[in-house]
Amino acid sequence: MINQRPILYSFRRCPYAMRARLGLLYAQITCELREVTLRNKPQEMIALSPKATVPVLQLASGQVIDESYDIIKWAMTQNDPADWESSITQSDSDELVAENDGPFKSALDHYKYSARFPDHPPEYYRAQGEVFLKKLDQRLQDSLYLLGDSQTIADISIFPFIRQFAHVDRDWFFTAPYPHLQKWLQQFLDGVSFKAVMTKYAPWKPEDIIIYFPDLNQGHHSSLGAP
Ligand SMILES: N[C@@H](CCC(=O)N[C@@H](CS)C(=O)NCC(=O)O)C(=O)O
Repeated sequence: MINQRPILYSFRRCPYAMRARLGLLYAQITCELREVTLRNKPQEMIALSPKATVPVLQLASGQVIDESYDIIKWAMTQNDPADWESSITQSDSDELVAENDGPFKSALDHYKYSARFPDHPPEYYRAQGEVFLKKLDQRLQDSLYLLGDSQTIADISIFPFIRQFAHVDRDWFFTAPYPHLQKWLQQFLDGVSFKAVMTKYAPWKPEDIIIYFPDLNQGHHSSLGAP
């Protein structure tokens, strides 16, 4: 059956799913949201995307997009209220996001779950992640956001991962020598959009009533970082 609205399989705490939700919110694309438990993924989701990672978006046409960054890019093609498309060089965003999803994410996982990687102390893995933090902080020294003075796809794609990194040891992060990055992160954490994408939902069951995301009862957010 073809659905009228896209269906988003999501997991609240997953940074990739968070990034996709921020993109869908930005583009004001209302989806049916199906909250997933990673240990018990719905067969409906696995049937659409056998690699079985969240997020997965099924479009009304039946097309499936199962990479978070691709979900945001697709959302931007549907509706781009702040004209992100023309304000950025796509390759700059792609490059930063690739570094985020590659070496930085690996350092983040080793730092966050350092007990599983006893070859080195957590500080060792943290220092690996700091290579990216330094790079971002330098960019933010010269502009309010990662690719200039307006928020773009790069900011929303990277923010959830910096948040996770910061949360491993908040005292360390917020006193580390990355003042511009701290300010950038704090602005996202305080923003209405972050709250809007972090609503809690019970795991989806086929018989449940439909949950719409973004929540149709909430206002529109033109600026994702604004408090
Ligand atoms: N490259 C994928 C990565 C998605 C991903 O790895 N999501 C994690 C959750 S944060 C996941 O679903 N892992 C599968 C599992 O834990 O079973 C994307 O950008 O969408």
